[in-house]
Amino acid sequence: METKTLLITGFMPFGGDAVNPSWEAVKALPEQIGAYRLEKRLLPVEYGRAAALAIEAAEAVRADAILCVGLAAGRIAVTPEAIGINMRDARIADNAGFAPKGEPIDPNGPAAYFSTLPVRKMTEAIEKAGIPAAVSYTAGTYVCNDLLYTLLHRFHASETRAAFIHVPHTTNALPLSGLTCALCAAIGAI
Ligand code: PCA
Repeated sequence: METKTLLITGFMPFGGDAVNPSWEAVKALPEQIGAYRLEKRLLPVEYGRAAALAIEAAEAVRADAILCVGLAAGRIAVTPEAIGINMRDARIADNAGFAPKGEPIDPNGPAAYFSTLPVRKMTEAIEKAGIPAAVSYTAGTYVCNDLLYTLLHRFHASETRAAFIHVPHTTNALPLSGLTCALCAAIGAI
């Protein structure tokens, strides 16, 4: 089997939290899942810079696919994101103190891109692993959406596919091992 490279990212803590389960879950993944060798990167919660670092890493490792993971605090399921939109609207400042209000990410870019990894299939695989999952049609307007849109914009004419998964905070019912298991299942469906 030909080995492929998956760039997988998680985020630093933000909004006063001590940890971000997205990076904890990514960190706990094995180095290889199916045909994919994993390249893990931790990203800062900063508009623009998170995406720039992810693009740099994707190019450096010649990623065949990019899967970014972030925290969606209010959600109760693992939610692969179907769409990235050309919008920055911050409820709280990012970790560099930047809080754009209703600005485009790229004034010359299209309104939105669909994720290029199979989000429906990934969602079904997570559910099959026994973890609550749903396709999400909004990644919000904060740094996670900024990252997803910018990656899809950069790689839309290339072979490099990308998607984003929002994970909830860990609970007794859905501990960190469950989030890691959900990511494994999603990667198995790519
Ligand atoms: N979640 C935020 C940014 C970093 C993270 O983990 C978001 O949903 O935009």
